[in-house]
Amino acid sequence: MENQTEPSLQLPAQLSTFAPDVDWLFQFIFWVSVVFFVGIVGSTLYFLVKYRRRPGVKAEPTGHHNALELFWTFSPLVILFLMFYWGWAGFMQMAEAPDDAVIIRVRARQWAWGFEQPNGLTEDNEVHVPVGVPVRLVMSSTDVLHSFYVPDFRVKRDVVPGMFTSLWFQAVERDPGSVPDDAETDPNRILYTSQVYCAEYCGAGGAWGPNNGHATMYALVHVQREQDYRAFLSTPRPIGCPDGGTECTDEQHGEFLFGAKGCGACHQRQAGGPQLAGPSFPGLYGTQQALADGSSVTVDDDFIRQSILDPRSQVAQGFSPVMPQIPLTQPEMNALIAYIRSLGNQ
Ligand code: HEC
Ligand SMILES: [Cu+2]
Repeated sequence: MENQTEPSLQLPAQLSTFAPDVDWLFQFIFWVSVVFFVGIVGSTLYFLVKYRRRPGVKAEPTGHHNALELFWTFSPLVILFLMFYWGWAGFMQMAEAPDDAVIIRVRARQWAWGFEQPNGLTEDNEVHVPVGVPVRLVMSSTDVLHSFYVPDFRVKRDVVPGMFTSLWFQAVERDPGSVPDDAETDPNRILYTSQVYCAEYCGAGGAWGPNNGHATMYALVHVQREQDYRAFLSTPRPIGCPDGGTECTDEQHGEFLFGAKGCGACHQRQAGGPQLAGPSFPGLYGTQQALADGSSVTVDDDFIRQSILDPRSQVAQGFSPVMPQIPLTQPEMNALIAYIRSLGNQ
């Protein structure tokens, strides 16, 4: 079936090879439901009027019609079997990725998505994928249930703590031919970007805002030509800076990471701002932190490093041990420590 690459009134654009089949089944179930709804409600209303109580008309017992009863028992059964069969066939197709799929690791946590490309390159809340090539996501959660959902691709799967789940898709081109086949390779060229949602149905997170609950755990899928994607993988990523540039101090890189890694959902960085789920950082550095086990420890570089590497090892008094383990590279760790240290002087 052809992909409808623009959204319709009812459904998002069909941007994966699965989408037309999924939508076909959706439309089939939708229209069967419409026909039965109109048929059942319509005939109910008709009989309601036709056999209403009237003076002088006595109700007669209805008879029995075997053929009719067999018909309305078995014809819906056939339709149900069709729905089951098509649903099952689609499910099986989506369950097993082709052997040559590009494998990307996905780590979900409160409240962000971490991605790791086959060559170890990591991305936060965005992921680059090649077009026209099967991509398999191997997903795990550091804390609670999450659910990875890309409407444009018609794929959704729960991400469950303590186990791996997996899904795959093959993105299609949105405007075929918009980039000529012989166009020069460009690691930054993106054909289009689709939205990732966390479809976990849960209100946890409290305040509304980016990366502040499942509902705002957004990420982006950047779809690239395969050769551009390969080039992207082997191009060193510039370091992130708060102003969008690529050159800044460790502290500023740390400030960028604080947002990108989703630390801000639980840690206040504004002096005098409201208390969040974890300790507030302004003025924290250098003070004594009381721990849940009754001991206390000076907040220095080592304590911060330890708190991030293994959040459960030294739990601050008065707080729940909900901080997820967030994988960081050495330079990222150092930048975050420098940033938290700099907030200590506020
Ligand atoms: C889901 C909420 C959450 C997220 C996200 C989170 N933290 Fe935490 N963090 C906590 C809580 C709660 C504590 C206090 C309990 C404990 O020590 O484990 C804490 C403790 C800490 C501490 C120790 C502070 C002290 O005074 O004991 C540091 C340092 C820290 N977090 C850094 C970070 C950094 C850096 C990030 C982002 C990479 C981050 N956290 C993301 C919830 C979170
Ligand atoms: Cu979630």
